[in-house]
Amino acid sequence: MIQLLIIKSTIRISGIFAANVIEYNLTPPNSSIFVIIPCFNEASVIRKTVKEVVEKGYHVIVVDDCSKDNPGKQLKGLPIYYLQHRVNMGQGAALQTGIRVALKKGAEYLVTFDADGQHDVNDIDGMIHKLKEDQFDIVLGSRFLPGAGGNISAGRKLLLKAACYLNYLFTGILLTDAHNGLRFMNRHAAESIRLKENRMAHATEILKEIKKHGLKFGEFPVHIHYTEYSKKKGQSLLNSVRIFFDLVLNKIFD
Ligand SMILES: Nc1nc2c(ncn2[C@@H]2O[C@H](COP(=O)(O)OP(=O)(O)OP(=O)(O)O)[C@@H](O)[C@H]2O)c(=O)[nH]1
Ligand SMILES: [Mg+2]
Repeated sequence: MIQLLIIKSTIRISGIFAANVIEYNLTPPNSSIFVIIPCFNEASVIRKTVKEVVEKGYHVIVVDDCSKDNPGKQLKGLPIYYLQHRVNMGQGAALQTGIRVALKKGAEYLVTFDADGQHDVNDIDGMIHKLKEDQFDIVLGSRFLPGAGGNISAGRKLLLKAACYLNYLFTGILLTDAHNGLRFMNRHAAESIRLKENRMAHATEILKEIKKHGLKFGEFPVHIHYTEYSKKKGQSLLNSVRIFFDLVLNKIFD
């Protein structure tokens, strides 16, 4: 495959920063589904993650959140959109950037998908089915519904359960899982959801937006693979406390 590197355009988000939009060798797949993959310092795993999604025939938008390890180098030759934040903004901001570009490119369905290799691309099929069958606007992945799989530790399970109740306090929506990066939504949901929480508190903010816009939502059991790599790199207890304070501050100044 001959690699084409085109700096297509520069987009402005909230007037504060810009992201470069680079298209690598883009032969658009025949799909209305765009998978948005936020990425921060995941160079060692990013190619494998992205390749698996590309092979399923979906459009892929990687949002490099100003990584220091040059993931773009690993992605050369893959038919994807590669966006670069010029400063590190956090996962929430990376998702908002990806959603904006996917909508501009005509996406009918949008998926959020972590870069660290924890998700199973085959779960997307089930989520499409669930969304269409139940006429949902958004389907949220859950590690705790019957049929879900993975090797989640008891400590993390406890933390996530506590986060579910905290989400309920902030949003009035009680889910079986919190902070699951795998979500499937239709265009209407993507156009409605506006993320102001740049960092990890965006997961709770999505629920607030679901409620605010009266979006029809459901959960779907998904598989999460915690590797040694992703456990080392993932969210710590300290970060959970940070997320909590982000939410409280947002509530006060909303
Ligand atoms: N930590 C972090 N991740 C980011 C950032 N920007 C984008 N990401 C991406 O967001 C995704 C989720 O990040 P993780 O730190 O694994 O968070 P998580 O999956 O909710 O937490 P774990 O269950 O502990 O893995 C990954 O694909 C990251 O590469 C950022 O500024 N910080
Ligand atoms: Mg992770």
